[in-house]
Amino acid sequence: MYNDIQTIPFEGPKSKNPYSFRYYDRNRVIGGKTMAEHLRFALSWWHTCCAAGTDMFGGETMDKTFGCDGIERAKAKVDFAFDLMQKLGIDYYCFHDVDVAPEGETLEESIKNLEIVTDYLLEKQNQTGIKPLWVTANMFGNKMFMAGAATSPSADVYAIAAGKVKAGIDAAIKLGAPGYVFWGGREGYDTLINTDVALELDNLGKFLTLARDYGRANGFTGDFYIEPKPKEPTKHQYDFDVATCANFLRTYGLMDDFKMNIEANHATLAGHTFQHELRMATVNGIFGSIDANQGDMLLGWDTDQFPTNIYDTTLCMYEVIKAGGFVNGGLNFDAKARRQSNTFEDVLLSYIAGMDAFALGLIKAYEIIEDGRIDEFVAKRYASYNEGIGKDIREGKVTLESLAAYGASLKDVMPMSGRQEYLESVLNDILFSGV
Ligand code: XLS
Ligand code: CA
Ligand code: CA
Repeated sequence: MYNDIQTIPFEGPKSKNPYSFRYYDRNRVIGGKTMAEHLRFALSWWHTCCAAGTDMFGGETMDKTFGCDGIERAKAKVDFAFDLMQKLGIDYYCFHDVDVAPEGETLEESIKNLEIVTDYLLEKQNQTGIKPLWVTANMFGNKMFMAGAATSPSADVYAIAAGKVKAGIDAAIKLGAPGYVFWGGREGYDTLINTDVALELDNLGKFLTLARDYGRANGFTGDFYIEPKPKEPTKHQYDFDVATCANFLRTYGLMDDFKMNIEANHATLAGHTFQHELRMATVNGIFGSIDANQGDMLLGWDTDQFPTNIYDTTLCMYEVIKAGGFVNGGLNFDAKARRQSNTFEDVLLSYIAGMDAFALGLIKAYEIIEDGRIDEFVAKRYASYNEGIGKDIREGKVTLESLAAYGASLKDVMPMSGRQEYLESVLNDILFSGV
């Protein structure tokens, strides 16, 4: 069945064909750009080509060995991924070094394997026009990284991590990736009784600076990203959330080169909404890319589910549009089909569900903007800053004394109603008013 499906067509909202898009019409123009240009969907190599359904209590429910081993298997995965992306019309992919190439006994061997597979990836890219959205190095899986990579107490581990990042940046340059991600899976600590936090943070700042300098000196012109996550696997991660990362980047002078790769499920683990993290990135000037997924609010861990919640995808795309749209970033489906959705058809159906949820979110986000009621309300709510004392505050023309003098005789002062319920009903009107 899976192999019989050549391409997923757009059939419109009334279609009952599961192997069709109901909302994602890649050439439909909205706000001057096609849907494909707005959304820049990417496939995640680790979930799609590697994850086979294991959990803490049980083994694989899918076979992703492709009937072979080593480099041969790595190449079989390339064939599988490119075929899948072509079926779906996905233009980008994201990978860790160890997802695409087998790890060797030494760093040198691992890098050789990576070179062989990236040669093959490049061939496929040239045939199809598909390319990476971003590249990263896995610095959490190997047991040597048990205490972190750039924050490891071992300087030798730090050096090997640097070697992996160098090879990852080389791969990004070779494959034309416009992004390079740092997700600090084990950059944090479990207990302070054994940890020198000041040294670890400083080492991490230096590590990112070295990576930036190497990339810029060797022709990497894209964005470096930090992907915030508050916990899991480490109890306290240094990249807790966007605000924490912004502070870190400012401290180490990295704001011009690094942006955020924001994952929905990481936002909720940090006790934030996805929209909050996106807004915080934009207001700090570091909005970059998105790992599109969703968590389960009844579970306290990172479930990496395909995004299907239209409320969230709509508010996400609203934030993306307000941020000016993606430049180098895009929507990477850092998501996997559930353990019980264990066929290759499920992989296709999961991507279709995620892509359609974001396509509908994009349509609805534009409707919110065109409708104007929400933006107009917010503008009105802050109108007191457009004239008089408010304008003076914005323009820095006041002192604490002048404000005190102005405020001294004011009577019956109250801000206007926040109208939350009304605004939520406006959102509902727009979400459920057809397309
Ligand atoms: C894990 C992270 C990871 C990053 C890339 O929770 O989401 O997959 O996206 O290392
Ligand atoms: Ca992620
Ligand atoms: Ca995740």
